[in-house]
Amino acid sequence: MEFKKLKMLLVAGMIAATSLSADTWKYAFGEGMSDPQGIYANAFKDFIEENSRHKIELYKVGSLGEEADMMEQAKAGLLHFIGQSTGYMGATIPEMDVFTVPYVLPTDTKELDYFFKNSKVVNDMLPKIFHKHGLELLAIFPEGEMAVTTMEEFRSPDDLQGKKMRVMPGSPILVETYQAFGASPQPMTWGDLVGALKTGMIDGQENPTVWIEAYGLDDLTKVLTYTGHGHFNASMSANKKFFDELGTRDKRLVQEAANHAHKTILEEAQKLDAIGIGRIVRTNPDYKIVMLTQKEREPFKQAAKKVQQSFASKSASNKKIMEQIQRDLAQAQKNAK
Ligand code: 6CS
Repeated sequence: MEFKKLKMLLVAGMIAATSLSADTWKYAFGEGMSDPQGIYANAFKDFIEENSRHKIELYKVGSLGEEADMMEQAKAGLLHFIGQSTGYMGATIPEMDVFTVPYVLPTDTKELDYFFKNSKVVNDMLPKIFHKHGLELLAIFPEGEMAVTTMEEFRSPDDLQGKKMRVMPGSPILVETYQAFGASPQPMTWGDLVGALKTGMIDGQENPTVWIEAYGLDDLTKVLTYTGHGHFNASMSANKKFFDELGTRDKRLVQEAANHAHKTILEEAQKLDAIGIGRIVRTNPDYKIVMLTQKEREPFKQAAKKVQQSFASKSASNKKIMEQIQRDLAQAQKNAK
């Protein structure tokens, strides 16, 4: 056999060996196995394992530390994949705070579905920004409308005056939001939240309904209020160096698995709020549920304008993201069915 042909065969063999090798990839995420991030992670794992010889090891929140630790591990390449709530990411990737700016995202799940599938911010701009942080963004998805749980009923920013409200740590915009709403924001990790509610260290918190029910936050507060100010979202990324070094076949496999998991969770996301509220009403009938009227929302929306401007003024990149998300959301409002 000629030397050139032999060399080509050897190279082809090496490529095949790389793409057919059975690797084990580590994937940590910020929730439990049956929570939205767990549903996404399991759908991703199943797809990879059914379509290749690779294995995915899943680590739920707490098993490898808190959210901040997981992010460090993913950036350092100790983790291959990371699932994380966008509300924890603003300090590391400031542009991600666009998802926490109040009264930007709609509450309509069909619009959100269209937005997450078609948004230029999500599918084009943020992946490039993630590259600068050593990450390959693979998905962003919603987990439900933000609901505020408190000890006392509130109908206006005046009622929230001085109330100690827990927010996820790492997001300057969440702090600014609750300041604008009249409250005293208290950034703390998920691990500290339940204890803080039990001991009265805080007067309330925000989370999606399905999570409030699953972790008994309704039993630790008296009222749940829908203000319409936000939506809870999560992201999934790979370590960029690991992703870049994958062969063409494995890159495609990872992208297809991410698309499959995204489709799975977007279908699920349409039902999450109804599931959460249905369970709360059944299991905790005395719990007060308040839906602020459009008129009651107005002062919150006015207060939110300052936060929207603050986000856009933090950098040229934030400004571009804010302008594009408005265009993406206008498209979603027009086209979502
Ligand atoms: O409030 C939190 O910190 C948590 N909430 C949800 C819905 N997912 C994970 C996050 O840690």
